[in-house]
Amino acid sequence: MEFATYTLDDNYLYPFIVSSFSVRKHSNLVIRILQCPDAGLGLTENGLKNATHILKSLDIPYEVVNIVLPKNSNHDFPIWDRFPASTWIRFLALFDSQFLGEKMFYLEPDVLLTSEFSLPVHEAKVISARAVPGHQDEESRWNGPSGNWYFNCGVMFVNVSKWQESYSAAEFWQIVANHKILNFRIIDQDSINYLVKGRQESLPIEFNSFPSEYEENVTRVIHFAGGAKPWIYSNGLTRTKLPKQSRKALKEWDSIAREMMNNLRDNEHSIEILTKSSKVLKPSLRRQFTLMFPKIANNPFLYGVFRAISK
Ligand SMILES: [Mn+2]
Repeated sequence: MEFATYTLDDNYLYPFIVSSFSVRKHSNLVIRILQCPDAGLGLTENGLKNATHILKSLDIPYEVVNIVLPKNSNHDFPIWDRFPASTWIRFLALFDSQFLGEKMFYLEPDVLLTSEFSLPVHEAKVISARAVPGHQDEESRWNGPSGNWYFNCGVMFVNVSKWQESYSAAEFWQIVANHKILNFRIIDQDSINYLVKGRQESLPIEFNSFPSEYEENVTRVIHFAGGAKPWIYSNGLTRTKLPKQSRKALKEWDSIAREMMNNLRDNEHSIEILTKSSKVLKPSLRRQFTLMFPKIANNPFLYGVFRAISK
């Protein structure tokens, strides 16, 4: 049995369901939600009830796995910006012996599978992930190999046994604890990159493409990393400033989201849950305006015009 493994908090319910639906549509992977109740990370009791209710009503097979926080562990789970603390669960899982022998396929809830999919790395090395541009600073500061190796941790294939032979939890959490001294910008992703330092197998771009890199019939996994979240750019007008490929990628997400909602049509309770949680995720019109036009964000007249034509 192969799994698509997620960690999430209640705010990510809507994109998680859309992502799971796309996984179910294009693969045989079973959805797995990792929780760490010991550390207070993951979905709340109510969030978990909502998530499993909707997965059931969509006929999506799932598992919920609790990660046990190692005894005497004294982790704090630093957060930055709007990133949810629950993302630390994925790293706790890598050192958890219940996953030994597994090829863990980790997905963030902001990814979408767009076509038939099977795991691309059957003989996964310790870890396979996509090296991404824009991190030359870290690559040179941390004395890794030359060239581009800093990877994005939104899509990772990990051979858990090999991982645990290669790295220790103590080493990893020590790096996390030193995040300030090490001057990390993206605390979770920098921590794992600092540990692995370029020794991962490279995952082809089509298995983790950002929206601006989206290519029809080529891209298998779109990752709505950073600000270009389809649920943020929910208003057609706010999308007009995005590059053409990003707009196409966002449309892919819309079409899967619509298909998913159609599958729920006879289930008013699920729709209510999703509508409520998507309200949490949708920024106000003011915020959308600011995102789109930062230079004129404080002009009340132009905001008024924007608000009028956005309706
Ligand atoms: Mn992401």
